[in-house]
Amino acid sequence: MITRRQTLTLSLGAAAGIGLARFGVAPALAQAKPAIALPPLGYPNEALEPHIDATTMMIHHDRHHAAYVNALNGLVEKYPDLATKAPAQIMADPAQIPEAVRQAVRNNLGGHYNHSFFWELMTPGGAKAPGGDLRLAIDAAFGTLETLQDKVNAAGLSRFGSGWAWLVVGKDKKLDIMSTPNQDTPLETGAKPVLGVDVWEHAYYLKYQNKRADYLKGWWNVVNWDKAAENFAKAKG
Ligand code: MN3
Repeated sequence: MITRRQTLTLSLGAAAGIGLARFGVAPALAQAKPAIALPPLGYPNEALEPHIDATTMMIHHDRHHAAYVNALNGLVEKYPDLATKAPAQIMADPAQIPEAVRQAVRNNLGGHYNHSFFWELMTPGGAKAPGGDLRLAIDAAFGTLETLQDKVNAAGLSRFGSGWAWLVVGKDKKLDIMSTPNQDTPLETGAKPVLGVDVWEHAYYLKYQNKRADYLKGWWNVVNWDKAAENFAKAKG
């Protein structure tokens, strides 16, 4: 996707290149490489059907996530840390973001971080349940996997408007369930995400309309438990 600004840069670069070529200098075309790139989905749009439909995945990734990334690239000039610091590092301490761009960065970098996390947390044909250390920790904290799922679903259902439901390793290093509004991340509370589910209407409305509970129920079928186990190992530190 090429933004208007990049198109302008490209045409200026091309014009400069032509000018230089006339003098026998190799044209140095401007590389329109944005500072922040939209990560590709690791699977086709239709891979998560019937639980999440291909059109929803296409719009969600190619348009919603792309819009966050485009907005971020428009903010880099005003806040160059965007190009050099990891999103998680910035989102862990939003107070350090210059006030003039803070809300825009929270929205768009939060959106970029959350969605990048979310795409990897889903997979076609994954394990039906977690194993290893993560399973032991879930059983210890919640009793059963079903209890954990009920609690995450309840957190997602009770989120008024748009946001996310999460399983996290809290600052106290214990598993916990939380919900964040809009594109806020758990990071600013000192928590590290293990699992997260998008409960914005754009994540489910085409297939499930107003039935967020049915979407959440279906979502568990596409969870990538191997990735969740990896997130858990990292979060425990
Ligand atoms: Mn979303």
